[in-house]
Amino acid sequence: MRLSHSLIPTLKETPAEAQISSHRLMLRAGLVRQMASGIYAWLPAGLRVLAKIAEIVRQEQDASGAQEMLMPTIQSADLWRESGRYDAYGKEMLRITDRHDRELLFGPTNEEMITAILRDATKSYRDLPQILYHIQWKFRDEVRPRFGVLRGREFLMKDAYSFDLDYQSAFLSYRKMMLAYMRTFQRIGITAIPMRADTGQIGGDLSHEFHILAPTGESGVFYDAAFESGDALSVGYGPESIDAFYQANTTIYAATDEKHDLAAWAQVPEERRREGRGIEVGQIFYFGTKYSEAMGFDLPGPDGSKIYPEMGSYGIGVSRLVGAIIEAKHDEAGIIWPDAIAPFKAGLLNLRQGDAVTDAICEQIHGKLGADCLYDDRQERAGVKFAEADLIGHPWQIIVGPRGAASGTVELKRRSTGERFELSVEDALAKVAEA
Ligand code: P5A
Repeated sequence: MRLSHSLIPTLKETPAEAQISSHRLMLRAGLVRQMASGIYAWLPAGLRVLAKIAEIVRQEQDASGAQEMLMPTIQSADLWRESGRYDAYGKEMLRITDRHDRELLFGPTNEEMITAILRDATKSYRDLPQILYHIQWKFRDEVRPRFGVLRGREFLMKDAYSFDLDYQSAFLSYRKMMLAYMRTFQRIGITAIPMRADTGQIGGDLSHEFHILAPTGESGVFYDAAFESGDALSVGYGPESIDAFYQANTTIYAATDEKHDLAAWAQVPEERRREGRGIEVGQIFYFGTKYSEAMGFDLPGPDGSKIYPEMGSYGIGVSRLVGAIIEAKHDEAGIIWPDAIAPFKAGLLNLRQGDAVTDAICEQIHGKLGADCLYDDRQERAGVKFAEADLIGHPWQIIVGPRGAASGTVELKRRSTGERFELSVEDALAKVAEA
């Protein structure tokens, strides 16, 4: 993409309304603009990050056996009356009335809707187990939306729902999702730690939150240092490996400070104990038959008796992740994106726009890298281009100046380490491709 023809409205000044780094950097790097309190427009570069995160989430959900679908954002109030949550949800629910005075709402989550769909679409115990998910916008009228996309009112969530015939099978679904989450976060390039959690609004008796460590995180967390080097990608989805993985990841203990399990904490060796702050980027719940019973969803079992499906729900804050990753990965100069989800894999900086030699080299590189390369082809000073590339946070910068160009070389800079390499165009392209 050519920067001269792109809408990436970077800001030099620090926006006054932003209190934390990720919010400031998202505005300064031209990723988002606030449209109303807690409601954001995703500009082209921001949307590229959101889409890349969503795609990794999607691939790992699919790999775990979950099926993608899409439920609407607008739901009927009657659906929520069936579970009893319509009144219980309170002011966080955005309630809407249509022209016929029918009561609707903008969905804050989808347990009721998916239960109604399965109640309607399944006939017997043979139709289970099922895990379904969608990636859809939610609305929660938070009292105090803040920190940009970290606590928005409108936000993008991946939410999955599992339906099983008994506890054993439901617990397997729960552990499968936990593994899918660990693999997802590892592929994104961040460390997220699973912690025992309270179940809050969703209900139930087993829940884990996933926290990204960052000094500005809202929750105080205690965890085992072993998590910092976890490797979920080598674990398959077979029942035995899921079981071994879950054992390892829940007995290597971690907890939030509200629900600090002293007995489990005592098992963590002294030298591996860590205390820090975390941002919750996901939460999973097992809540048994809470919704299936309340909403009259039962299936005939093998002997004809009624079976109320055992359920769980599993959320990832896709839009929150964008802010959380920046919170964990930035410096004074700007964002330091992990390779897998950067808006552009490389920034291409032409230090003398209009020079026949630098222009030709840049065109060649841009042609090879295509849309995942942001070509700074503006008539701007080198200093401006350097600062913006650091701010937007491309994992690689390919710097093409007249001196190197004359001898057939370009400079390659790695954003995360500051390393610089003087390379031929071919070698620079190869190094970017192999990362
Ligand atoms: C699980 C999926 C649920 O809603 N129902 C369906 C369950 N869980 S949750 O923990 O309440 O939300 C899941 C994740 O969504 C993100 N999130 C938010 N992101 C931005 N702004 C918000 N206001 C917001 N509220 C929740 C979090 O990442 C959370 O873990």
